[in-house]
Amino acid sequence: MYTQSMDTQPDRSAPAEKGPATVMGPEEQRFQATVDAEGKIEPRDWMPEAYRKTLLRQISQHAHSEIIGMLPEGNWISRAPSLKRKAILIAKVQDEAGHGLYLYSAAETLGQSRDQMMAALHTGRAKYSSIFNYPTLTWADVGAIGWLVDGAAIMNQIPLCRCSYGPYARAMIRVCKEESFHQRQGFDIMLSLCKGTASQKAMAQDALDRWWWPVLAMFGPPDADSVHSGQSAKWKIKRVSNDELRQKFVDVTVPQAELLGLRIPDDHLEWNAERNHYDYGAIDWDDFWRVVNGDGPCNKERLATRVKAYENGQWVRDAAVAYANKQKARQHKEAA
Ligand code: BYC
Repeated sequence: MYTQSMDTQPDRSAPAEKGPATVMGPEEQRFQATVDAEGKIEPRDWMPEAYRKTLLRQISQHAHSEIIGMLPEGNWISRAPSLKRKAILIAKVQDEAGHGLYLYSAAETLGQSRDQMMAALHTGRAKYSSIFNYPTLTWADVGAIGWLVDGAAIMNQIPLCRCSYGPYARAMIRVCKEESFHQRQGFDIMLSLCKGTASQKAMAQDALDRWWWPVLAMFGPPDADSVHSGQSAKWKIKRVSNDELRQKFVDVTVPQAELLGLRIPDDHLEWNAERNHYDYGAIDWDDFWRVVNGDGPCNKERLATRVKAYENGQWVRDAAVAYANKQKARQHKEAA
């Protein structure tokens, strides 16, 4: 079982940036020197506009993923099989909301308001992780999400704790601690099912069969097709490439599936002693892009649920603003 202490090599970064070299001005040279020396860039520091935009894109997508990510598991709160499982699941889903809030706050330091980000999500302009557009058909899916999706999230997010942008890096430290607990609770559900009756074990296998390939795709396109990796590696936003993270995930997860007594649904999965890694079969990238571009099994449902929740919560935001205005007016009156 891995935790946040997982080893990540700082210099095994994504492919080098393609395209012509540009001449840096003195401000950019200072900025790049700070990044190269493993310093942190803070909101008031000078930064290239493209760095700000890249971070805003990634952090807001990440925040949206956390908030949308509450929905597939949230569906199971009322149907959890015991009081203990229900309490744990409620806490986990609340954690995801918290992650979204840390991340929206980090993104706001780059100059975009929460309302602008919400509008981008609700009108379908903003992306969120492909993985949350698949349905949760049985209780085992809640286990599979914790074990595999949160497991993949930790793999991707540990290197982000050392991202060059201070607010994002600091937010990720707390997020990773919580994700580690999420991964363990998912594995624990899978373990209980696998130690249970034949039909419970079959339910766990069915969930693994359905989640395995979407989880591998969740790490993003192959390095050769990853448009942002080169520049993000140079800026030390991205420390480990999509393919390297995917490989680490496969290597760590195969023994866990063996411990559960489950079969990973890949006929090409095989230990390669020469590479010291597992080889695995081809990912269906057409399916991935279909889902990313809005045509997955649950895209429309997820977005509609989010928009409805936002609209239903309008009175809470209105009440909070009215209360803040009332407090401000009272303070003015007292000061006068
Ligand atoms: N889904 O050049 P690339 C969670 C897009 S939350 C959708 O490799 P980059 C959890 C990518 O955005 C998990 N789109 O991009 C929550 C780009 O499109 P744009 C979320 C994807 O940014 C609740 C294009 O493909 N984690 O774990 O260098 C419960 C080209 O890709 C996906 C994060 O957000 C995808 N899977 O690398 C449980 C982590 N993959 O923007 C769990 C932070 C790629 O040009 N984000 N695309 O239109 C990252 O680390 C990076 O943004 C990515 C992509 C590795 C995801």
